[in-house]
Amino acid sequence: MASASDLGIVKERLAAARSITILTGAGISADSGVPTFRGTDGLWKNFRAEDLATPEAFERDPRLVWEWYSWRRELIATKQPNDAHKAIAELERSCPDFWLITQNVDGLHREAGSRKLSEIHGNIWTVRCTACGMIANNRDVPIAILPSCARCGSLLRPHIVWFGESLFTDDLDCCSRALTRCDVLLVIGTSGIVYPAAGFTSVAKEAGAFVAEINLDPTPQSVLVDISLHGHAKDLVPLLLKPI
Ligand code: BV8
Ligand code: ZN
Repeated sequence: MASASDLGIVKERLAAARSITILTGAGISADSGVPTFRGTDGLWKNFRAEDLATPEAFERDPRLVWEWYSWRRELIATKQPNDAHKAIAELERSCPDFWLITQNVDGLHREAGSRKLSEIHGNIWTVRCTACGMIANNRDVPIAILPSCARCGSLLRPHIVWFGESLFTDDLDCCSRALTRCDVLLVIGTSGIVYPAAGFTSVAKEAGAFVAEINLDPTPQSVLVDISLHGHAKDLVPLLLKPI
């Protein structure tokens, strides 16, 4: 459990910060009941994200990949943002120089009210045409397996960044700005394994930021950060962000 003194130090740093950036991963949604990728609750334990969230898997078996995403849509559609998501949306309103970077595709930050955010791995509620590139919001639950483009009739894919695919340039530019200007970076609920997000702590540290990690367990990032707070994001994040 996080010590009162460590919590106090992070709170002081946040109170003194002019610019704050937050990076989140699947752990922040775990408290809403959305399984994580690599946790013991075996996110999609039947499948490994690395095996299905790839362009090759979609090329080989688009039906299986769409069945997986449709199943995730059905699960995520029943979940709500938790107190950690809400506290972050609240901070955005009170801190003028704020940015949120999330690796999550579940859309729960947006649902909690966050607007100044980069969903760097995309969003499960957005689809993209494999032929004409049309991008559209699509809340179908379940979604038709092998959905087709309203504009040209071709196969749609999830507008999600798969393994082996580059992140969107705008997002990377946004992240670089947010990471190099912030006084404090909070890294919440990520195993720190997936790049380039796993490199973001170093980017912020090199630019002089104070970095605190909030996680149930130590991660590969723990050696890089200034303070690691161990506990549930839904408990620790509201404590830390209570009106700064
Ligand atoms: C790319 C969409 C250029 C799919 C996802 C070096 C540089 C660049 C790339 C690479 C590199 N090395 C390797 C690569 C390739 C690859 C990669 O990083 N592989 C890993 C496995 C080593 N990266 C890429 O392919 C990226 N593309 O860089 O393009 C390029 C291209 C080709 C070759 C080279 C370079 C694209 C990565 C994006 C992949 N897409 N998602 C989908 O979701 O359907 S990633 C997937 O993992 C999810 O988005 C997820 O968010 C993300 C990271 O996982 P976490 O969020 O951290 O979740 P996890 O379960 O792992 O951990 C949860 C944590 O929460 C745990 O620590 C747990 O303790 C904690 N926790 C649990 N409960 C709680 C909690 N904490 C607090 N409270 C709780 N209650
Ligand atoms: Zn199309």
